[in-house]
Amino acid sequence: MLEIWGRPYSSNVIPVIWTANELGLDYTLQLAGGSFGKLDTEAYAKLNPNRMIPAIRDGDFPLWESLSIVRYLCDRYGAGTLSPSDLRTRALADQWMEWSASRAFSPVIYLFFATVRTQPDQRDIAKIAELRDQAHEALTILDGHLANQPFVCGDAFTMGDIPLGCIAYRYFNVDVERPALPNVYAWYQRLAERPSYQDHVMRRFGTNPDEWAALEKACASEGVV
Ligand SMILES: N[C@@H](CCC(=O)N[C@@H](CS)C(=O)NCC(=O)O)C(=O)O
Repeated sequence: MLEIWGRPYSSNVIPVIWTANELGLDYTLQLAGGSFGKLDTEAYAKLNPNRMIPAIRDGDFPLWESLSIVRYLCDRYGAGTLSPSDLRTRALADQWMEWSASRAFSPVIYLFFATVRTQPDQRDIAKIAELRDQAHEALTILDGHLANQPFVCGDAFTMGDIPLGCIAYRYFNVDVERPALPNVYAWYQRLAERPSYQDHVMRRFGTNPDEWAALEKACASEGVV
């Protein structure tokens, strides 16, 4: 059976868990990273020498780097659906996945760290505003792209929507004022209709580091991953 190593609230692990669920795969989540530890063991270093999460083992095949894992799972188990069979459509999915990592991920995740993952009395309001503006500037590019199509690669949901969909949930749910991004918001609402997105991405993450840590622990101990 497929093993996914990581923790359920990690921004790099969530895309992998969401993908596995979209594909209807049987998997076990091996809790690792953060308070779950295990990354400093020799056994884990054999799976991922970077000692980071996520990593997977699919039978005897180990793989790390979240977006490579998403691509592999979609190519192997979702060819023609999540991994488009048309070469150009697949290239576009790939392009937006790369773009999510190179352009959109950092401002949104740093915004998340500057708010939810920082104690309220230690938050830097100017830095939060700067990160919000950087995130908005990046997502404006996606907003233009989504003006005339429901999903990143056209009419159908594909792997191209997955990393950005994870970023969108965090962006729209941190407690900051945001300028409008109507097309990104409408696309996010479409993703929110998907049961796997509701179950594995749209998790309540709290408003401060203590709530966040308690929610991740509770999620893991309830085995709802
Ligand atoms: N580029 C890597 C980044 C992996 C990464 O930064 N993982 C973080 C979690 S989001 C990690 O392992 N942190 C240590 C920990 O969670 O204990 C990927 O996409 O897989």
